[in-house]
Amino acid sequence: MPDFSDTLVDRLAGADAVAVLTGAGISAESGIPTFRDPDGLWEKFDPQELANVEAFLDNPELVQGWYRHRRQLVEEAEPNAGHRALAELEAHVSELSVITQNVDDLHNRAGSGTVIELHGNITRNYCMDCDRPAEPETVDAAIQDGRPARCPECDGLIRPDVVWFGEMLPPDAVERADAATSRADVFLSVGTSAVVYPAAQFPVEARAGGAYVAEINPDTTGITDEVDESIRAPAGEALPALRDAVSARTTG
Ligand code: BJW
Ligand code: ZN
Repeated sequence: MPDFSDTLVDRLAGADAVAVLTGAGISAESGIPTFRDPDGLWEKFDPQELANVEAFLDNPELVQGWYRHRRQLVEEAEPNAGHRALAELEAHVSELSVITQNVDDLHNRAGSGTVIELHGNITRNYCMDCDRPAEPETVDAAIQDGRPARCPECDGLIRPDVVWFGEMLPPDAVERADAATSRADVFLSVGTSAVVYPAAQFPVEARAGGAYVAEINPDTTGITDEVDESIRAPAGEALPALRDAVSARTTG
């Protein structure tokens, strides 16, 4: 049984608004590798080599192929008990916003009502030159033929709809995440190393605004010293237990 405080359960049960920042760790139990853990995605590929626009322009086929591989992994994956528990927690609090760094679509597929995607969504692609959306099949066919995927309309390179280092986050997502953070009475940071900005600033800002902040992560993170409570357990165990505890408090 994961260890969390009565204070956290009380604060969640009484909250007007809850915000949850999620990272790759919440999808680890769906079989999707994290970025920075041993065996994470970047153990095999250098992040600076693949997740920035210069690298993409240097070797579009390599980067398109890596994202295609990851898109297929994500499409075959299923939301896990952690994603589902977060979606179910909505029934027990007035407002719950999921602010995710993940590009894997699993919160949407688990049924969460408000999902703010800070770093895009790997299931979508678009043309770098004309911005038109591109079908995944266009990418698949090109990679199979051993050539970079290009836009059928203007011949521009097709890229995944994700946010690379040095790129701006979608302004509407940042605005919504800011608003959800300022409203939150309780803020959970789940399955993120909390080292990538601006995402890592949201829990810290929430606490500065008076929210009770808890992290759920088997390991320490970049914000461990700045949270009220650390739950050292996998998300797939801690979130269902937390949902059950809040449900018991609110229904009976
Ligand atoms: C479990 C678990 C289980 C395992 N249960 N937990 C301020 C200060 C310093 C630098 C900057 C700054 N502001 C901006 C920057 C630069 C940069 C940045 O943050 N750099 C830092 C690395 C220092 N940020 C940016 O460039 C951002 N853009 C920006 O700020 O624009 C304005 C600007 C423009 C130009 C100049 C300056 C500013 C963009 C960031 C984009 C990040 N993109 C990526 C790739 C997305 C596409 C893709 O998927 O390929 O997003 S990087 C990668 O890291 C990915 C993730 O979303 C992100 C966060 O990683 P996450 O989710 O935390 O994963 P991990 O692997 O790190 O951690 C997993 C955790 O799970 C671990 O803690 C485990 O313990 C845990 N875990 N099993 C629970 N079962
Ligand atoms: Zn185009």
